[in-house]
Amino acid sequence: MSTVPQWRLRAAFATRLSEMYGREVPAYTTLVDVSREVNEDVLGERGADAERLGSIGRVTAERHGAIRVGTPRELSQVARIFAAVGMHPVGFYDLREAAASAVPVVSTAFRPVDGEELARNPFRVFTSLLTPADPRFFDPDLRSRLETFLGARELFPKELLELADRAAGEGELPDVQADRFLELAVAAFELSQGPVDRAWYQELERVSAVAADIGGVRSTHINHLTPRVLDIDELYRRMTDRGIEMIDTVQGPPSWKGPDVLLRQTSFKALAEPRAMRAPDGTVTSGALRVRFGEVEARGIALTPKGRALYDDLLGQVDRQAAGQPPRRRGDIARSMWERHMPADEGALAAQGLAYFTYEAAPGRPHAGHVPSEAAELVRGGWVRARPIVYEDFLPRSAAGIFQSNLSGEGTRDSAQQGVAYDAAWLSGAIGRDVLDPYALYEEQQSRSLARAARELGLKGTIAATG
Ligand code: OOG
Ligand code: NI
Repeated sequence: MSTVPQWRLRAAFATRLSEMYGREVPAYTTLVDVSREVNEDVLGERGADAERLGSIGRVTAERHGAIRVGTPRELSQVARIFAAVGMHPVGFYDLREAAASAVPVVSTAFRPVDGEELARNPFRVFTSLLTPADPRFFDPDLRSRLETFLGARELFPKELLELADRAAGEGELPDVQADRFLELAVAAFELSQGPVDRAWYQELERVSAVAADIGGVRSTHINHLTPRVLDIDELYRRMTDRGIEMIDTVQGPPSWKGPDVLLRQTSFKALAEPRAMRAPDGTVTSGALRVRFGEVEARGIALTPKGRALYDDLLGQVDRQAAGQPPRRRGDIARSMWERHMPADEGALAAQGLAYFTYEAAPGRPHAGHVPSEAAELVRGGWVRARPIVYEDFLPRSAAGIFQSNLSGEGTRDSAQQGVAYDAAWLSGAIGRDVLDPYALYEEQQSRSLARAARELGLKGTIAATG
């Protein structure tokens, strides 16, 4: 009897979800096809350089999904399913604050954390938890009915959770159980055909379309699945040429000639999907809901806290300059801002301590002379080689932008009320496992590589990264 290790379960889970979502949302398949074409073209033009932030094999298979759940209990069950395939909660995102319209959720991303695991298959799922206790969105009566509704539903069958715990505990599953696990896990994220209680859904929708999508139905579903592309501007053009209506902009850093950092994302608008609706008198009719969309992303280099502060600051300046201008202008404003303030090459990003890299002894390194002890100087002198660490996480503002650009209404928010404060520690408690700090993970990867490089060079001390 053979067994399936966690990373293979993860890869198969991503593939099967992708097949399922492609059947449900055919425009997603178009997005995947166009992404593949763009990636092949970029690889043809730029050669090995195109693979600097990930092998073409990894990039082609790479997806992130997004799901939304209603209660800490549901979130902790999701965490068990993801743990089975080697995905752990990383990062805390408060979209209540990042969005202008009503997005009453806090989120984390489940993903592999180890470099080797990421290289094998980097599947990640952005996972949002509804916040019914936040009085800015829900009054006490609605909160209580919402919590009762959520408390009465079961998103995941017991058999699935038991198989998940076994996979997490043993690090693998026998073939037959692996197949069953995957079947149940994928089914749990399919769009339900069951009728939606129209009055309840609409009541929540008046508060927030996201609240209705989460708490207005008895099951959960994949909200979108996002392929990774090597040239997102080219993808945007090709999708538009095919007549697919994209949102106004690409979220995140602008397109420019310097290094790609963090994450750039864009999407096509949510499509109307047929859903059965139950009227208050019990009759079921066919209706339509517009909640699921297609998104695509390009990933860049992970920034240090200092680099991220620069990024956030520049974005704020772009906002101020772009206010009152047509949306098209924003890209140019951002580009000139970047040209003035962002280092124009990887070497400068590293030397200023703005981004994370891994370091290794260079093959043709000099043999004589004084060997410096600082990473940037070692690179400059040809002793070590630096490779950028790719950003594996998300951006709250872009996430809010993606949520928002696809909501039909603004929803409502009572800003006179005091919001409930949540943070990573609270979310860890809700999930029942630690929400990891993304910076700590990048930092650790970088310092491990520096220690290895120091050994390779025969240095007595350590190599200092620039901070
Ligand atoms: C999640 C939106 C965030 C991203 O890529 O930033 C997201 C959602 O719509 O549930 O997926
Ligand atoms: Ni997304």
